[in-house]
Amino acid sequence: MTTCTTCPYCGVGCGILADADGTIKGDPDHPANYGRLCSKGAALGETIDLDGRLLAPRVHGADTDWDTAIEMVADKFSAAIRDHGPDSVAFYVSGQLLTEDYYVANKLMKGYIGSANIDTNSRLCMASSVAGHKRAFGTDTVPGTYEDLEHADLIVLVGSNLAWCHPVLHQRIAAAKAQRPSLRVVNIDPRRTVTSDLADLHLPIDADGDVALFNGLLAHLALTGRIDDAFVDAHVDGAQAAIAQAADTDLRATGLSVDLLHQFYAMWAGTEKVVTIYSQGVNQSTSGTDKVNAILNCHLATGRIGRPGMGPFSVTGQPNAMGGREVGGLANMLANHLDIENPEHRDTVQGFWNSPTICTQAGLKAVDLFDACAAGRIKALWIMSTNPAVSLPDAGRVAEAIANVPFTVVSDIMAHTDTGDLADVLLPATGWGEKDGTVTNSERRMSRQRAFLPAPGMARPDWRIICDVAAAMGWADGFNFDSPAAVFREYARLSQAAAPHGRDFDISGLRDVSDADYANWRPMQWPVPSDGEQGGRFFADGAFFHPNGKARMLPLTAPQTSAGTGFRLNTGRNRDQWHTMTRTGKSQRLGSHLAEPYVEIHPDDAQSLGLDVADIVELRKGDTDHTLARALVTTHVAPGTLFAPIHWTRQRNGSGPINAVAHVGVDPVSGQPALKGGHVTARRYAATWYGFVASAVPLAPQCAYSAVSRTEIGWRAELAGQGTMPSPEDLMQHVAAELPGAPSMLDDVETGIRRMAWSVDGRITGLLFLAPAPVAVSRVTAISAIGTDVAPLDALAGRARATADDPGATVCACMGVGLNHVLRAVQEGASTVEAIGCATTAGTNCGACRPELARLLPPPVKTLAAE
Ligand SMILES: Nc1nc2c(c(=O)[nH]1)N[C@H]1C(S)=C(S)[C@@H](COP(=O)(O)OP(=O)(O)OC[C@H]3O[C@@H](n4cnc5c(=O)[nH]c(N)nc54)[C@H](O)[C@@H]3O)O[C@H]1N2
Ligand SMILES: Nc1nc2c(c(=O)[nH]1)N[C@H]1C(S)=C(S)[C@@H](COP(=O)(O)OP(=O)(O)OC[C@H]3O[C@@H](n4cnc5c(=O)[nH]c(N)nc54)[C@H](O)[C@@H]3O)O[C@H]1N2
Ligand code: SF4
Ligand SMILES: [Mo]
Repeated sequence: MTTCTTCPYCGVGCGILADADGTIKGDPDHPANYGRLCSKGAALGETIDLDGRLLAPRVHGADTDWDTAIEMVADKFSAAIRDHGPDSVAFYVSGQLLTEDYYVANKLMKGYIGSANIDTNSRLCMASSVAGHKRAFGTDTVPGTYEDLEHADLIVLVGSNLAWCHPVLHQRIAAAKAQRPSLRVVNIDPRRTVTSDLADLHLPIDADGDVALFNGLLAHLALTGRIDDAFVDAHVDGAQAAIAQAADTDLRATGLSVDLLHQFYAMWAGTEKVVTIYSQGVNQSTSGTDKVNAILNCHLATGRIGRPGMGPFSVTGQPNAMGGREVGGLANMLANHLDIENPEHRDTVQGFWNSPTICTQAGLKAVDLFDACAAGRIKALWIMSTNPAVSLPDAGRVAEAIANVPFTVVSDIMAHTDTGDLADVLLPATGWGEKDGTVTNSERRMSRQRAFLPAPGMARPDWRIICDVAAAMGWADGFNFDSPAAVFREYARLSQAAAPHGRDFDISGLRDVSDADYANWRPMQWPVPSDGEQGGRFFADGAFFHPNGKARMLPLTAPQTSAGTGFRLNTGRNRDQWHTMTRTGKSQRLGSHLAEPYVEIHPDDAQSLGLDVADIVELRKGDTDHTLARALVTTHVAPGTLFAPIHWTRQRNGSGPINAVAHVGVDPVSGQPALKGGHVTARRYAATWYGFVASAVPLAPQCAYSAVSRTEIGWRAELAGQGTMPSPEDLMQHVAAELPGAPSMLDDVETGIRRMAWSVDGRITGLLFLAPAPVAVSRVTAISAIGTDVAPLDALAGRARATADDPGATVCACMGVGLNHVLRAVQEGASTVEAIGCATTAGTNCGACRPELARLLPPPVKTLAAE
């Protein structure tokens, strides 16, 4: 049987058709993706096994039953509230919860416990966009729809690596551009990314030069007579002051040449249908909210908002980042886009809930919340569906802060995460494919996630766990829901009760949604009012949500260029991994693209640090915080800056997560940490030995440097350390692998490489290579020997056997095509990405690797203005 559901990864919110055997297809009828999927979505079937799952509640490491666990959580929270007040407890939740989970968590904390100490990882993600929207529009409204991408004549991508992070939107733009070459794309990013390859113009802006850039654009629009006076007079406050302030901006802060600035400004000014998409290069900054408003200013000044093919577009990161904002998951919001500070709004919500209390002021935002944990002010903490010991800045301190809370609960699907390992109580949640509920994507479209697998072990859905705890705390009446549909109905009714406040968010038309309608739900965009039109765009009519019905432009000052010694550390995402890898890390296909933590570094800097190709870099902050990553020497980053991916955790890299060295400030308006702007020192890590292991059993290395990932048949790990080269036996202990049988050994006196092979019943179960220099053996050959009957000494030769065909590093994860096969196709005459696809099938599924394929074509397909 095929189930119609929604992808659990990014905010594009693609529709999926899933079978219980793990077959995954794109839903051709879903308006987000019309059948497309990216590599992560396509590999979902490889992530639904039960390996490593948390299958029973655990108290201090021992399995227990639900009643015991729930009672303990309720008692500890109740005791803390009784002894220390409601603000002594906190929830830290996630944009990966479903709307129904999120709604009850928020209701419990704000309406029953009576504190607003519930914040979410959206604070690290969308908070600056939320704050910018509220300052400009009066509400947190995303005006546009995905169709605008197809209608636009100019798409500007600011601080967004869309090709890797919202791949299906990237594909939609690429398809629109192929059909209509006049559609132009501009990419604004200090780093050159695969997204830049689609762009007609890449602006390698200086870090945090964005306010200056868009202030300059606003001034240019005013100078060249592009302001839409009629729209501004009728619907916008503050234009004059904003324009005057913009004219004062020193454009040198952008770091861009006058010529590039001029090209961009002329393009923007001269194109009416312009969509500006922005993401974490905007939000995660100490000037994040100002960056958002600098962009919104330009759209408001020209009236280019809410009409087909135009508008600002904040793309959401997580599958339900938008839903979390709707239910009031942030510490400074109430449900349904209502405001905590507004007594009438509070009365409406408390009256509707008929709840004993309601919080009266904003609670602690994420960074402050964990500071409060460190300071001993939080006595009980419940973390759901997020991994803050990895994902928050200053991750070492955050782990200590969590450990410092007298009672910590973690709800997760996995038995071991960096955060879960610090918990007193672990609660097993059902995961994607096992749970039911709704999510809202970047264009406000609400879709259903549906179960197509049974709940494993004792796992329960998050909404159910929260309601059980609420009931055990004495509030059964407010939480006696029997299904996610029942939760959703209440939520939609709250929306009706809130309607008199005239906010944008209105789903009152769904207040009586029946169980059957909920089960048969088709994706729909809000608003869904009781009467009137459903979905569509906001603001074309100039109706905004400040009390006078107008929007606001803000006068903005470009920030001082950030001070700090050493390198500026930029961080972000890889194409084939999701955050802390608890799910994507299970997939063989996904594990082979960029299988190590790396740090992009400019060749000049590499040279001055004395770095060789394949050397390891030590990044350091202060005396104690450090991490190691493989050097990736590239001109894609500017001198003086580094870029590192966020995905490696303490479970997979012995030296710990990148956020150990990310000590960053927060945006003063939104409280969002500036995760793109840390400062670190870097030096060559003088490894004295290197290792590589391929194995049929899981590996959990504890060496100074290690990088573990999945392979088709097992696991692989890169290793390095200092001091004398460990004995193979010691090393196998380090990597916590127990390989049966006596190993065969091969020592190469000349190179100093030591090789060992384990086999059982004639089949290779493990291969180990140790050397005083980076190990030069074909990883692919070694990995593919595992589980085969290749003779141990052949396997140890580490060379492709004459008959074997080494595909090289994976380029196309969907079709499993390696670099060597692509290069051979090119050698044999393939001169376009399509031709590579015909010859090898690479790039023919999701298309996310197409920019990388294009780079392999000689001569370079395109030279961009910026280079
Ligand atoms: N493959 C994959 N996709 C994902 C995720 C994932 O983990 N993996 N996570 C999802 C989530 S939750 C999110 S929030 C999104 C994030 O999606 P994106 O925001 O697109 O991704 P990032 O890689 O975090 O950062 C985007 C770019 O910002 C640039 N940048 C850094 N500083 C500046 C600056 O000062 N100005 C400008 N203009 N740009 C700057 C960086 O160089 C980087 O290329 O991705 C979502 N999609
Ligand atoms: N340096 C740096 N740091 C960053 C960022 C950056 O760009 N740079 N980006 C930030 C951003 S935008 C984000 S969104 C965060 C993301 O960071 P996190 O939210 O910490 O990362 P995830 O790995 O997505 O964590 C989700 C957790 O929930 C578990 N889980 C999965 N499904 C379920 C479920 O149904 N129920 C429950 N209870 N648990 C479940 C997973 O196993 C996993 O442990 O990282 C932030 N940190
Ligand atoms: S673009 Fe990829 S990760 Fe994002 S929702 Fe679609 S399939 Fe999932
Ligand atoms: Mo995010």
